[in-house]
Amino acid sequence: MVCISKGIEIIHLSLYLKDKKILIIGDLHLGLENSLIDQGILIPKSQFNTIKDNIKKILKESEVKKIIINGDIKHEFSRINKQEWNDVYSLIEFLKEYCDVEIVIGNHDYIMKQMLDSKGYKTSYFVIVNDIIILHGDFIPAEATTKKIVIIGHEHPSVLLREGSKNEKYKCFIKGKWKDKVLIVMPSFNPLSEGTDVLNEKFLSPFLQVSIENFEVFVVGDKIYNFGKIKNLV
Ligand SMILES: [Mn+2]
Repeated sequence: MVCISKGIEIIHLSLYLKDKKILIIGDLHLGLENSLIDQGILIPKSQFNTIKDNIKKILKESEVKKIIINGDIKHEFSRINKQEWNDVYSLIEFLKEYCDVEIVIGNHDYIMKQMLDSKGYKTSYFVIVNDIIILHGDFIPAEATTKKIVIIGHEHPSVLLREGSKNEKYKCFIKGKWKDKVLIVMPSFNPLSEGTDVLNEKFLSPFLQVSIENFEVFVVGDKIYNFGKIKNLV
């Protein structure tokens, strides 16, 4: 467990708000494997169980009262297939056996919001916990400027590391400044999503249209590694 900001810990690919016992996981992109299979990429259909097992491990390690899914619970933008809805539904029902669940709507979720609401699930475009605002990051609501800490997903940050002749992408958290706030960007919780290399690729989020050279990188490997500032990695 590594502290990324006061009272906020990194556990595996999630964030834990210690005081309130809230766990935040981002960018599940359920259905991603189906979309890869549709594209002809051969992968085993194990994504759902892997995600569930990884969450179970975290829930065993820490006391969690509420889980916030920070956007993009599903992958496909334009349609909802049955498999995807089954996965979303059974994941939420699984989580609800352990704790409260709140779903932040990401840009991939707009068409599913109504279905989630009709099941009685709690959905919103941002969640505020004391001086923290948790949101997906595809747009900036006015409320984001009123809190000290902003936690977003959406970008799936990762970093490409070279070890000898081998290149490997590792998911990471990045932390820096947006206006006078602390901005934390979470990685995707989906094992199949490799992510955007923070050293070489352009970001989409309006929160990240700034220089990120002074952002700190926390790499998720067998444990969490603080790699220091991005400018020192290039
Ligand atoms: Mn997104």
